[in-house]
Amino acid sequence: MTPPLTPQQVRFFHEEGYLIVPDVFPASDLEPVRQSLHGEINRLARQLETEGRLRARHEELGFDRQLSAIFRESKECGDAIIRSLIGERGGGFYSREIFDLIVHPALLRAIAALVGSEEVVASPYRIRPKLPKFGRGVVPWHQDSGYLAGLCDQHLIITCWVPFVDATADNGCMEILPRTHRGPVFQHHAGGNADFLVIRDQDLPDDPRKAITAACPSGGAVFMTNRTPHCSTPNLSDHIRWSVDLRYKAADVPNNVGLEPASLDAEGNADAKFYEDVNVACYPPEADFLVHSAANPGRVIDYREYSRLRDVFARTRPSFAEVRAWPTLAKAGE
Ligand SMILES: O=C(O)CCC(=O)C(=O)O
Repeated sequence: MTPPLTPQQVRFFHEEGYLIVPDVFPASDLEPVRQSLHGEINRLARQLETEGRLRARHEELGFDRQLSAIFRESKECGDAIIRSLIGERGGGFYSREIFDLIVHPALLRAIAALVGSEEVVASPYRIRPKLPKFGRGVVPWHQDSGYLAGLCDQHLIITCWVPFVDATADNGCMEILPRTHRGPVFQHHAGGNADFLVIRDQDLPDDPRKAITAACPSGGAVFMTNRTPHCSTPNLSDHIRWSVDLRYKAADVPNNVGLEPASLDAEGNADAKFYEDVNVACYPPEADFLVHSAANPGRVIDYREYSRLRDVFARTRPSFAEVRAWPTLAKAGE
C-alpha cells in the first residue's frame, strides 16, 4: 500500500500552493482508465466511419497516438471525438474505470490529508487529450477559481492532476507559480487561447519566469489549490499527453451533494427550488458527490448512483447562475 503523505509534504502543499507526488499508485492502476478511454475513442471512430465521415479508425496506433492520426485525416472528426470526451459546459465521458480512479484509496488518503477532513466531496473533472502541436492544448495562466463561483474563493478546492503518460516539459506538462495561492482571485479575462480564461502576465502576482515545471510521471499526481496560478505549455513530442484533472474538497465547502431536481419537464427545465439550492455550489451545472466519510458511510456514492446523477445533471437545462463573468480580452489594436 502506498504510504500516506508525510507531514512535510502536507506543509509543502500549504506553503507552496502545490505538491507533486511521483508515486501515488502503481502506473498499472491507470491501465483500466486508459483502456476505457481507448474503447470510447474506438466506439466514436466506428460511428464516424459508418457515417462515411472517417476512412480509417487508426486503432493500430494505440491510445497514445490514435487520436492524432484521426485528427490528421479529418479535423472535423478529431474535434467531434475530443468534444465528446471533454464535454461542452461540463459532462463529457465517464465510465466505471474513471469513477474507480476518482475513489482510488491512495488518492483519497492524500486528499484527506491535504484538506484536513476525512469527509471528502469530489467535484466535476476534465479529461485532457493534449495532441502534439495542437494549439488548443495550450492552457493560458489561470487560477481554477476563475471558473468557479466567487463564494468559493476563500475555500480550499484541490485540483488533482493525474497524467496517463509521463508528463514532461517536452509533451506539455503544467507550469505553476509557487507561493502565490494565499492572495485573491486575480483579474482574469475571457477569450484567451482556445477560449480559455487567462490572467495576463501584467496581472499575475509574480514574474512568470519564476514558475516551476510540474513534470510528473505516470502513477503520480500534481496537487494544487484553486488559487494556485498555473498554465500548460505546447506538446512538442510525437505522442498525446493524456491527463485528467480531478477536483476534491472537504464536505463543509459549498457543494450540491444530494441535490437533484424534484422533476424535469420535456425540455429539461427543473423546478425553481432546485436552481435556487444548487446555485450555492462552487460549480452548479455539475454534481458534487461524497466519496469518503467514516462518519456517514451510507451517503458515500457508488458507481451506479454516480452514473444516475450524471445523467440527471446532463439532462438539466443550464438555468444556473452565471458562475463568473470576466471581461473579454482586448484584441491587438483595440
Ligand atoms: O492539463 C492541462 O494542460 C491544464 C490543466 C489545467 O489547467 C487545470 O487542471 O486547471
